[in-house]
Amino acid sequence: MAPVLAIVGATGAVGTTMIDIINARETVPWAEIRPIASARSAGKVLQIRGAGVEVQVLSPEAFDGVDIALFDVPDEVSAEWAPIAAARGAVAVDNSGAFRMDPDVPLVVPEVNADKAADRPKGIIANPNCTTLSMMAAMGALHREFGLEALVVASYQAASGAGQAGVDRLQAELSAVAGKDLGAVSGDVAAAVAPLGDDSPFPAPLALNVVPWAGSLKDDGWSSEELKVRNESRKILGLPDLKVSATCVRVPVVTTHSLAVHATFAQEVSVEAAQKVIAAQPTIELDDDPAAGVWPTPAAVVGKDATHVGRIRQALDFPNTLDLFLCGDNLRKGAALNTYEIAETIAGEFAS
Ligand code: 2RA
Repeated sequence: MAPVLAIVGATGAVGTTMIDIINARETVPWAEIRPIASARSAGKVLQIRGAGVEVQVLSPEAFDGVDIALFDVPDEVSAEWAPIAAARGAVAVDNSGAFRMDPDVPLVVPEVNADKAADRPKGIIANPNCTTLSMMAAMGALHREFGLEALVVASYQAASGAGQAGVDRLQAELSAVAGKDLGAVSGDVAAAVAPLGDDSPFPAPLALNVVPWAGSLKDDGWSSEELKVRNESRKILGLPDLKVSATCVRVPVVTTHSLAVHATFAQEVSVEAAQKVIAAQPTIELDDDPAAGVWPTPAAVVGKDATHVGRIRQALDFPNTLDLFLCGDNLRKGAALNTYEIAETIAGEFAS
């Protein structure tokens, strides 16, 4: 019997992307795909692989017969319900931040550490934060070849990382400045967007701006997002002492996170050697020909499954260091796609 897959949060932004990904797959290994959501969305009918499937309300019984349950819900919902799904016999694959740093929960990027998915004492597997995820396939591949020692990262994060509210706010702010004299309005964007009110998910205007902040305030001025990049990279790569420093920045892009990465290795690495490693990865596209104007941009990568990597340079004053730029769709590989790929990785365990 093929396994049964549940999608908790099936009607949200990431859940919807998940169903798009499932519908685009040539084949799927599931006997049943069961969408689950809060009472507000229960009863809706979703088109899944050519059939209308009714959304079930989130309840303990909804997990009966489920082998793998994907969670695309806020942290507090996962914290409560992933253990319930696991107690009823499902493996919970959780896309929230609730379990990522739990030592009894593997944090999995299939291209990097698929083997860790089998060791799950709590019956829960965590999916990394989208910012970390955007660079993990590339960093994992380069680490396997050259031995990674340090990462200095600046992120350029899209509004959709802050959910639909983030996209809606950016849309409203862009509408508020559209058609105005940009020279004048750029002098006081805050005044131009003030009529929208102050319930923005961003701590400053995002239109015509960049905001050096994502997440919540942690000790010594770090943001939660920056600490996630450090802690999750260490856990995924299996390098507990990896030196990592990140600055996370929100930019007026709808979808696709970008990162400028300064990666230091145990040995000198030529640009050609790094390009060869990157080009050989099935889930990475190498867009690296600056003379021809070829480099990744978020606008070109949105909707794509692959991470796109370019601008690979040997740092002039740091002999063992490469500088590079990469873009990954934060709703696909950064969230729904990686979660689904974890489910595909373990699906074989349940086939009988
Ligand atoms: C953000 N990485 O972009 C977060 C979402 N998980 O805000």
